[in-house]
Amino acid sequence: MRMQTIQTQAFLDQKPGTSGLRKKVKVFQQPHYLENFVQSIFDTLTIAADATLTLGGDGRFYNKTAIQLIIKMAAANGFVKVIVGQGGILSTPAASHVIRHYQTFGGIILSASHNPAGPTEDFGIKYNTANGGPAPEKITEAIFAKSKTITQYKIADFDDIDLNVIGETQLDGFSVQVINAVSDYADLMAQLFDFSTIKSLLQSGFSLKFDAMHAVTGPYAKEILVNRLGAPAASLMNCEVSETFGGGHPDPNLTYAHELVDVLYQPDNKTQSAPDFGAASDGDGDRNMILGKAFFVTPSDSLAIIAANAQLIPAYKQGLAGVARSMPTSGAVDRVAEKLNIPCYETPTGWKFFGNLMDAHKVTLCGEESFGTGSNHVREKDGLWAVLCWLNIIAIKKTSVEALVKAHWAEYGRNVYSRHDYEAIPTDAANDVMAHIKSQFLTFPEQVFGRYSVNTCDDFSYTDPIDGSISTGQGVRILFKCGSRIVFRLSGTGTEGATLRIYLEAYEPDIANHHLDAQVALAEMIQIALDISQLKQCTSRELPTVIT
Ligand code: VG1
Ligand code: CO
Repeated sequence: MRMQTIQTQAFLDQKPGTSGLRKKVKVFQQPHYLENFVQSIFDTLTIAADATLTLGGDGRFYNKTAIQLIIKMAAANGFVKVIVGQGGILSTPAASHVIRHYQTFGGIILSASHNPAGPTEDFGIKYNTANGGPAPEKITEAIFAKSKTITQYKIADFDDIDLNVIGETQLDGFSVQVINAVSDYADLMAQLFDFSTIKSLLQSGFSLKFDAMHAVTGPYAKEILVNRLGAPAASLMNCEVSETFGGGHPDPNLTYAHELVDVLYQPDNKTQSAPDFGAASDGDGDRNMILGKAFFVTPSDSLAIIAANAQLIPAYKQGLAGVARSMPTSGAVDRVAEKLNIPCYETPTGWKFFGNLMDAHKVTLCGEESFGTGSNHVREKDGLWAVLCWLNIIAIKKTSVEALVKAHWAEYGRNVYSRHDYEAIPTDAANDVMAHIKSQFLTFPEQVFGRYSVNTCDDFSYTDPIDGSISTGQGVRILFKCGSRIVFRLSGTGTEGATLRIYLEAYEPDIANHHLDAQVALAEMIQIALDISQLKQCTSRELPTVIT
């Protein structure tokens, strides 16, 4: 096999964000851009002599080109084998499972997740370690440092590998194994959940609709929901994968998954004809949205409800070691943890912060307000896993989504929650907003805004309880005396300008108010957030881009 060393010049913008490096496809298409980043990953690692790399992506535009290139670079950088999903495709949770199941050295996942795909849209790449989870900050920072000084990269010279056929190709002491990752992942799900009880539920007239948003989970949903659990094929929508994700925005929320939302929210007189259960997943299959008949489950509540009912699921029948949530995620799961008498950890945003806690057996379940829930079965959040959690719980409790949520609120109180996103605003304006809020830190405590009086405020920082690493600047919090809070944070996954997120949470113990729409219940707090941030003045934006 002929190896080449190619001279290159560093790009200075290859800083990984919340979940890897995400840029416009056109940025990745610049000569040497992807090669530089991949070489920086490899140069950061101490690659073992017999190392195997897991490789796959969400199937978006540029996936195929990138996969072939990374295979050739892996060969030149000392890997003895690459395991690839068929067609070069792996959902993010499936990739995490492949790394763990085949005990590979690590993995490269190609995805820009919930961002749109296509020649003028987004692409992304991230490295996951041997535990199956996203590389921790100390590794992503080292990769970034390498990328700023890189002068050459190594690549082997051979023809592109046919990734459509399952099997192994040998090349001079290096091999590429194409696997059926869908069946591996489905087998894992069958071990965790009570498939026969879920099957009975689906045969008893309970109807569901799953929307893959033209993205990676289509084949996984077909195999699990239809082939193994017996749901009718018509239960699936948008399950044909396309390189542009059907031109859509594969983010499972009330705004972007409107096709599914329309099915679940029938006009008043037809509500009963809507499916009993609706779910959607994102571009790379790690997010989920759960709906009932004309009913939306807030992701933070979903995490709390799964935690409260986990013992109904075979994999968790022995109970949970602990739970974890990202800081902006509501405290609903904290209340469950308290009742179960198990620890609850609060981490910065991004799945990479859960890995150490799971590896140390401190937590079994974790989740984020951004439609991400998961457990220690892999080291990524997992969209279809969350869907199966809900189906398993409902199959045993024989109740509706809405009734399950309302019973949970009645027992624990309701953490009313909403997130307002202002997408693609000028970076300077976003920085001004954050600076303006922080400039008031000294005067906020004890200030009274309407019904709310401020207790404390800070910029969230986290010390990892396992390895002691410290992450600062993880979001500005204004904590009120009544337990309500407002959090402001800049997104680390966008590729255009800045995205400012405002997270709003208020605890409502009174069942008489549980029916209120979150926007109504939080109206006063929303106004306070706008007043203290001067967001409208700084950005000239009247309304959020997305409300969840
Ligand atoms: C967002 C979410 C965060 C999530 C991340 C990756 O990050 O808020 O909770 O972990 O996306 O999800 P940010 O920095 O834009 O707020 V995924 O499904 O894009 O891999
Ligand atoms: Co995702």
